Amino acid sequence: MIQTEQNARLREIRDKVEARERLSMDDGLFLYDPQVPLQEVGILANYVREQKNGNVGYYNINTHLNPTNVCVYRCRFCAFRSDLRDPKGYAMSDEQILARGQEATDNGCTEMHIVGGLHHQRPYDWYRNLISQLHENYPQIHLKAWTAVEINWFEFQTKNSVRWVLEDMREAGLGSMPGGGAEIFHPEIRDQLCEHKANTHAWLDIHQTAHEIGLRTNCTMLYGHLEKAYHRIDHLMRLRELQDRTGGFQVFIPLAFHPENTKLDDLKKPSALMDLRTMAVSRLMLDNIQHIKAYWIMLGIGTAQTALHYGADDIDGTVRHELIYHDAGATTPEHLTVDQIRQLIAETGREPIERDTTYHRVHRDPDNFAKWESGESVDAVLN
Ligand code: V47
Repeated sequence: MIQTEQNARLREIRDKVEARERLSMDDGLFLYDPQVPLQEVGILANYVREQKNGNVGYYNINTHLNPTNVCVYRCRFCAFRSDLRDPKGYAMSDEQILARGQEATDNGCTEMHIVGGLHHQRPYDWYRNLISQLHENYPQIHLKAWTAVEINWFEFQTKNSVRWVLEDMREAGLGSMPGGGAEIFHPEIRDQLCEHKANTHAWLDIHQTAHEIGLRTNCTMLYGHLEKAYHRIDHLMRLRELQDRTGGFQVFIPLAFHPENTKLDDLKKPSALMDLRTMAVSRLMLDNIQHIKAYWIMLGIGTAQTALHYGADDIDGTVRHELIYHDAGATTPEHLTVDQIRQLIAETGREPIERDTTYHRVHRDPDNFAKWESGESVDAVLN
């Protein structure tokens, strides 16, 4: 594309962004063109980010729980899964699970992020009891649990509807759902990555049903493997379309593929430039999703910090016991202290603010860090 043509097109997109007009598939593809300077895309995304979320960088204090890695599926991008008889295979006991709840409470965590494999020898009640035990013993901790892929498996196990499963899990203590399992919706790619697991229709339908019954959910996109820009924009537009109907997504998290120990280990991990462009294009395309998360575990700390100026307003949490990315070769630390996460946000010129899972401000007792309560919605201020 010649320079004048490129400048005219960028101006056109800038005008649309400033007028809060929605970007099209063609706009998205243009912004993904490597010839379009990344910093120009970043400036536009940063404008939207500051309009929506001011100068704040959100984080939370959280922990992960992956109760089993035994999984009936063999997704080509996954380094975490295991066969039952593989020495690596595990399923946690009730005592181990409850010990994690205690540890989370002692550390002042507001959230447990719970996802795992689909273990063919564990009935639905094992998954349900895990939620109810944690909730009964540690009621203040928000349980952000089960991707749509797990909910789809529970539907299969119980022969009940999606709505039944979600309501039953909510009764047990489920607070919201994480955004995993979305991968890439376009069947040209999804069928090559994970042909057997919940398809695009099922993933979207489960999130729609969750929103209809009042559960908030997150959404993701796994990029940097077999897909092209077209598949990424298609994915973002499908999320945007569902959000128009329900408004139930709180945050979008672009997830960079880590190839180590996967069936796609001949691929190279996406570059920081690709990470930042994806962050920025996501912010620009997803005009109806309030927050964009730069998941530091997956991006690395430097890129996550830079992403706070390329569309992201959230950096995820202090995290403990993360396995999915570390099994796939992530070299980031396994945990950040509260001081470290606040410092890395502050270094970018953003104001670090602690939020809970559903984006309310967290107020802590100054004399006892582990004592806290949720306050006002962080979104009420700017919108
Ligand atoms: O669904 C699996 C991805 C997801 C690999 O909702 C991989 O707040 C890269 O969804 N390389 C799980 N990605 C993680 C996830 C998530 C993370 C942080 C916050 C939230 C949230 C959700 O991780 C999977 C898959 O898309 N994944 N293996 C891999 N080798």
